[in-house]
Amino acid sequence: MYWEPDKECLNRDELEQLQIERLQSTLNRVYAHVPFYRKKFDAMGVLPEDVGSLPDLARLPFTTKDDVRGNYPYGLFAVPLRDVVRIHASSGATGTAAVVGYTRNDIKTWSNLAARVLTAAGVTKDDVVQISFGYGLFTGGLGLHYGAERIGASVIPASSGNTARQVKIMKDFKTTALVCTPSYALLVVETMRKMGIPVSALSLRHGLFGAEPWSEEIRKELQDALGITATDNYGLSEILGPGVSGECLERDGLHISEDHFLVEVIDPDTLRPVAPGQKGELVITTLTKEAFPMIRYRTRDLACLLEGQCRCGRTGRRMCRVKGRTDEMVIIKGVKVYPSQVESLLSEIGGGEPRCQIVIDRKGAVDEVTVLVEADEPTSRGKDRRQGGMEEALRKRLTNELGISVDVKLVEKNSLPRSGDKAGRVVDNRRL
Ligand code: DLL
Repeated sequence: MYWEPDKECLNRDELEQLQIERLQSTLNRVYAHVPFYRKKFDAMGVLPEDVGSLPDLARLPFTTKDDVRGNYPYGLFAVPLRDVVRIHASSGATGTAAVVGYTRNDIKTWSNLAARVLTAAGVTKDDVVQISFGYGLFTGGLGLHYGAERIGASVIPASSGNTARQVKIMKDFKTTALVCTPSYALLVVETMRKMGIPVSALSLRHGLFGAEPWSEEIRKELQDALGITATDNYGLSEILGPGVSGECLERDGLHISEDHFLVEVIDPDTLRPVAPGQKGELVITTLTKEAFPMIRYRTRDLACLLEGQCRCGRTGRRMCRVKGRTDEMVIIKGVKVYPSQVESLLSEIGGGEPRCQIVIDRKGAVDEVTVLVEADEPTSRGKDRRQGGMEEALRKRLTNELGISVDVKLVEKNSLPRSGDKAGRVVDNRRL
């Protein structure tokens, strides 16, 4: 089943022709309307008209999350604010959000691309779709909501949280498709068990999971426990939100909507393209975005492009599951957290440059986070009320700012890895 068969099954020659036309028009627009891009292109001595073919893309500068943060909030918008009808944001490495905007046309495009992902995963207008992604600045809830409505499905905007209520809704409203993070789906399974609700009491058929890494093992667990076909879908706020790519029912890679996005895979150290099929960092250029076009955005996500055609008939290239990050961002309970963000909060609270380590465990289906912070003075746990008070104050502030509950433990000075040893800032004990 396709949502836009003429586009999803376009032959490669026609697709590449469309891509170059759309790329040129995007480049002209950003050069004319976004000073940041104009300066960068000028510094590299490249003009939009110099890009005459797709390989010329390599002549253009990359854009990074720091560039987005550095232009906070609206510096990268290519249209005046009066043409923007929606604003979303995602967390930034040191607390400044990446703010993204959409014109009315962008929302239409986004809805269609989300509808493609939902349709590829088996959702039709006969489905009852429960969206259990957060609605708000996060793009997951509203993005997939609009896609599901576009298809004509009956959409339940359940949002996230209150899992027992979600399970009751799922049972009573006869939900047939669950849309959320894979870790939230695991929590749904655990909650059903606690409530004594068997899978036979549900009407679920499809599960669409994304916004964080997961595995084939988790897929199997969710498919068995919920009686569904589980598919993966991928996206990021800076590019669109959900709808960049998604698996079809073959579940053999995520189809990229290449008529809207140009995807490169680079070696994050040399910044050169990797050999075909090799793993590297995804770099994405938007081809149709009006309010927030992106040129060669370094996603920091590691994945590879799959060779060959999918049995489903779609011609868009497929990417493998996201296999990691080139930075230290971790996704905890669906929230993206950067160690640098935690560090700057800690130094705001306590002064200095406290060394910390984020330890993540999964108990049942729930992520548990402990932030270890080096104390200024020798620790004497259980005795010192002042230190207990400090832990509590840090815990409250971090929980509040990050939006997820965390525990804080003071540890001996110099017991954590040196700050130069960045790899030691996160210890992730979950099996993702
Ligand atoms: O997570 C958009 C989204 C919402 C995608 C709902 C799918 C479903 P951000 O909050 O900006 O946007 O986070 C983007 O999340 O760079 C990846 O590191 C990670 N991510 C997203 N989808 C997947 C996935 C949304 N399927 C960041 N597998 C991305 C692994 C994913 N990681």
